[in-house]
Amino acid sequence: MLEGIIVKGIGGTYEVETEQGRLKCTLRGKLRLSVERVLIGDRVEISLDEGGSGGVVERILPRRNELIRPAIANIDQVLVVFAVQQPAPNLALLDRILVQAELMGLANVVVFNKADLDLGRAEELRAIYASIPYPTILTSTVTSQGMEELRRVVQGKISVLAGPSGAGKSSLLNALNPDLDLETGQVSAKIQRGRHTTRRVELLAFDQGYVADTPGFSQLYLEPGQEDRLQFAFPEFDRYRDACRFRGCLHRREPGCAVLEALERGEVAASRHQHYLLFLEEVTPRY
Ligand SMILES: Nc1nc2c(ncn2[C@@H]2O[C@H](COP(=O)(O)OP(=O)(O)O)[C@@H](O)[C@H]2O)c(=O)[nH]1
Ligand SMILES: [Mg+2]
Ligand SMILES: [Zn+2]
Repeated sequence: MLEGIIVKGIGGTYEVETEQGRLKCTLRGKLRLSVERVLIGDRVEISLDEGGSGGVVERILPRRNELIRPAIANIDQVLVVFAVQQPAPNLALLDRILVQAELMGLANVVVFNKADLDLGRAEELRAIYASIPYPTILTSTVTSQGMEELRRVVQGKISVLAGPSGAGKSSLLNALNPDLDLETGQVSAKIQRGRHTTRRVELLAFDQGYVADTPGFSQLYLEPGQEDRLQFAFPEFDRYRDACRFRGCLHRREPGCAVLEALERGEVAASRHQHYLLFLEEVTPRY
C-alpha cells in the first residue's frame, strides 16, 4: 500500500502525490458511496494498478483538521499576503483573516509583499505583526527580498494563501516555482475574481510543501455569544490578561485593564486593539 496526498480532483479522478510521483487515482467503491467526502489535502492509502501509472484510493487517513471554505484538509498554516502598497493594505481585513484563522486553530504567517515600493512602510508593518508575535516576512518579487525566508516557511507544510487580489500571491508562487506559470496582473486578477466561484481547490507542489492559491477567509465568522472568545484570537493580549483587575475583563474601558495599559505604553498596537473593538462589536448581540 502506497501513501500519498490528494492534490487535485476532477470529476471522479484524483491526482495523488506519492513517493513514486503523481498518480491518477479513482476511489474505491465504498469511499465513493460514503458520506465523508475526500478532500484536497487528505493523506490516503492507494493500491497501484497493474501498469503502475494509476491507482485506487483505498483509505483516507485521519485528518488533523478540515476547512470548509476552501475545502482543504490537514492545513498547517495560513499565509496572509498583503502588499505594502498597490493596493494599500486594509489592516482591518488583515486582522479579520488572522482572527478567523486563530479561531479555527490554524497557525498564521504574515507576508508583506511589494516591499520594494516602500521599505519604510514595510518595516512599520512588520513591527506591528512581528511583536504579536507572528512570523512576519517582507518580500518582493522584484528584488527577491525575503524569498528564501518564504521558501523555508512553506517547506514541508500545507499552506493556504489568503489576501486581497493584487497583493502578489500568484507572483510569489511563481517566484518560488517558475514551473507553475500562474497568471498574474491586473487583467487576469479581474478574470480570476469572476472565476473564483467555480475554481477548484488545488494544492500546488513545491520542493517539500504545498500551497493552495484559493480564495476564502474574507469573512469573520463568530457565533453570537462568543464575544469572550474573541480576545483569545489576539495572542498579544495573552501576557497581560491575567493582570486585569476584573475577571472576565473584555479590555474595552474597564478600570485596571492591563491590556489597555499595555496599549497606552505602545506595547499593543493601536490598530490591533481598534480592530479588536470593531470585531467585538460585531459579535456582541444587541438587545
Ligand atoms: N512592485 C512590485 N509589484 C509586484 C510584486 N509582486 C507582484 N507585483 C505585481 O502586482 C500585480 C498583482 O500580482 P498578482 O500576483 O497577480 O496578485 P494576486 O492577485 O495576489 O495573485 C502584478 O502586476 C504583479 O506584477 C512586487 O513584489 N513588487
Ligand atoms: Mg492570483
Ligand atoms: Zn482587560
